Amino acid sequence: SKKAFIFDLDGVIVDTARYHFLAWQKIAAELGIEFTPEHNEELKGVSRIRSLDIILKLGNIQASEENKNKWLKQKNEDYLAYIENMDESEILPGVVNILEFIKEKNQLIGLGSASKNARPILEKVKILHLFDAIVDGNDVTNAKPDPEVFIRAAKLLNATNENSMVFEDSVAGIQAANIANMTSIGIGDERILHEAKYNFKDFTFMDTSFIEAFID
Ligand code: B16
Ligand code: MG
Repeated sequence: SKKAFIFDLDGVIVDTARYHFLAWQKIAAELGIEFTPEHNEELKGVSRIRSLDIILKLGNIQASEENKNKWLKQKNEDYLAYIENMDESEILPGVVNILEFIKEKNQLIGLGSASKNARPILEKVKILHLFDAIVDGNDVTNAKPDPEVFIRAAKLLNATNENSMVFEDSVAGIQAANIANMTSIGIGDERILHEAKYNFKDFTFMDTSFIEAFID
């Protein structure tokens, strides 16, 4: 049977992780909270609302629902401004090559993202058509490390969890894939993503033979 290759979006397919960071950093600065790239690792793969809670906790801030909603709205507006002019040049190195190889081999491609902005981003970078199934932040109730997003993607692709491989740049996402018994692939810093079954700095370090070995 066919294998499912499920990709995270932010930080795996496109470098939007830095836009999320910039948008959050602006809010943190307004609240007088120090928010570093190290802190940001905890936000990767985490839903918008959970991300805000983590930042507020960092600053020991108790906020009203009203204020929280205001900051969530502001964060997304800033983020949308950053991604507005994105195009295919912002696809991370080696990604298209791997996607096309999977297609050539007649296997399945899924998206498993926490982002509610996933579809418009895939459209902007012109690879939406390569995906056989998309599960994003609009479809799931439980955020990574809960495996819901990947389990739903595998189901839509008619693949078992064991026949699914997940590409992730976040600790929470690797944990989610592991919990679901999928083959977890860390994309990024292997000191951070050490819980992954395999690690690659980016897709240019992954030979197509690695994908082929999972298919056979
Ligand atoms: P949005 P991924 C995640 O996307 C990001 O890593 C995370 O930083 C962000 O907070 C989350 O999406 C929600 O995104 O605010 O656009 O709904 O990495 O799971 O593709
Ligand atoms: Mg990510």
